[in-house]
Amino acid sequence: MKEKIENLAKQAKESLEKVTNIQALNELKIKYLGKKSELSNLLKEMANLSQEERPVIGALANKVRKDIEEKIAKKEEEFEKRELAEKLEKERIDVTLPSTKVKRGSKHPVNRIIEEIEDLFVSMGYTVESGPELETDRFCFELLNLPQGHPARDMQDSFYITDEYLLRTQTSAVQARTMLANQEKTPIRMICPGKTYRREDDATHSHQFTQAEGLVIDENITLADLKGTLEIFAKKIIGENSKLRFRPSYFPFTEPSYEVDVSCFKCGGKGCNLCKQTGWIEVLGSGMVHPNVLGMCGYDPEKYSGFAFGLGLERIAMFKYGIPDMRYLYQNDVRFLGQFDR
Ligand code: 2NL
Repeated sequence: MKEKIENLAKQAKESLEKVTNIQALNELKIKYLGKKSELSNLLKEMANLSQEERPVIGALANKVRKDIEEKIAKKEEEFEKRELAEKLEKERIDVTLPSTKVKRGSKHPVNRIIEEIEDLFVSMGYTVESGPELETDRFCFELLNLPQGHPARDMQDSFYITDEYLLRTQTSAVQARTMLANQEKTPIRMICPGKTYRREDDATHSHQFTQAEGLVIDENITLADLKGTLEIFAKKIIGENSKLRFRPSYFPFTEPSYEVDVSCFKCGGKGCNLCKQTGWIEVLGSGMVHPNVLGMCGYDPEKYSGFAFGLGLERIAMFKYGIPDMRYLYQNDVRFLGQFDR
């Protein structure tokens, strides 16, 4: 028995020295240490040994088993190290190679204008507010001094969804919501850029526009505040040399109301094709908030006053970036959009 075990140890030692890869090693592991290995079989035969022999042979068998285990473990470690080294060598990365270029998108011109306007007004202490595009008749018209049957409701045809709900025709509903939510808290200084909708039956007109409106409410707000604010707006957003011209106009939600022209930024006011030889370009509508609107939206018109203005951003983007046709803004042609910085 002793001899058998020693032979086995010798045989195992020799084959383990010759082994060159992990698969072969695993096979040897099963052969020498597995449940059906020769060593296991020999250990089962130990029952037949005498009392004296059993501990001696047992110790020897255990030592041989441990030896084989150790040798296998050492080989395993050796193979793993070798495999890792080979892998590292094979998968070496040259970190100095230039990376592949990632194509980056560009900001839509209308979004650029929105961000410029937001930045400017936030720097003057305004908040940026937003509201639902599907509005109720009450917020879109009623609270803005356009009661049912008011002729101004026909001034623009709207997309009604039900008798009560419509796609907002201007962002003013957001101001009405903000005023009602603040209930006499002052000051209110807000702008609200967003999408608005008009029902147009002719294919060359867009149903959807982007507008921004501004609203300031406090005690002692006057037309001078409106003029000063729009002056800053024109100089920062349109051009440093801009001059403004206020033309009396009519909006149901303001009194008095003005349409505001800016001196032509192409010819400086001398007259050219852009301003149709007038020297002026119309950019926005504005006025002092109508007392009825203040009252309905929760501000005592005897105590508070305010100014408001509204403008179409597609028009501003077209002037500012020299875009000749509004349809370019809706076609999402990357050759067009790619010309604008992020
Ligand atoms: C335009 C003219 C304007 C307003 C919008 C407004 C809103 C409230 C109260 C008073 Cl809640 N006014 N908004 C005022 C004057 C003109 O828009 O041409 N927009 C494209």
